[in-house]
Amino acid sequence: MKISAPKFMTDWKTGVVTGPEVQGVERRVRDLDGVFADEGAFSQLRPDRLVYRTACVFPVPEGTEGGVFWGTTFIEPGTVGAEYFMTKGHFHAKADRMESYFTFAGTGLLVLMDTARNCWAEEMTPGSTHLIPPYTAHRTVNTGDDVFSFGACWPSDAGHDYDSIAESGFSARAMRVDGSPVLVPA
Ligand code: S6P
Ligand code: ZN
Repeated sequence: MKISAPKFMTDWKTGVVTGPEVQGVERRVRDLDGVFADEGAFSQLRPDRLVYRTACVFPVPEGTEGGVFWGTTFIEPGTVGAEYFMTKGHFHAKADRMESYFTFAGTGLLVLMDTARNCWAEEMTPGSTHLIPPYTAHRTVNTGDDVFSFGACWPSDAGHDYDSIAESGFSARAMRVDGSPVLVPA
């Protein structure tokens, strides 16, 4: 029987994923209008400044029941006013679908919000492993001075609901207060 080399590799120190058909998105300042609280500070940032990017493996078509997706998110260090660089955040379109996150490098927060808009956060440090419950919006925040990277594994039929967050946001924001991260009511 044949033993083959692995198709994909994940560098456990950096989160870099290599292999055929690794694909991702880039989110620059110009893509994140309305996400951060301080509009004045936001307008001072270069529109093409990178905030975060992903490198993912999609072995089955999006929407397939029973499959899984795998990928790394890299969030640059930075703030908009006192608010740390972060992802847009989303519920899953099939809102009962869970997801797991695991940190490779840097430090951050996983901000979670249930459908009653209760918000809480977990610290993310290398090796930290997080199981995002069903019906829970999730957003990640880089609270450090270096690139923050974490892996994700999620069901291929989960999908993304960005509209609910675009409309109502999260009920708390991760802000730098006296040099440390604090979750402040929005
Ligand atoms: C997908 C998973 C991640 C995020 C990525 C970017 O379910 O949670 O790959 O897509 O961290 O965040 P967002 O909120 O812009 O999709
Ligand atoms: Zn997700």
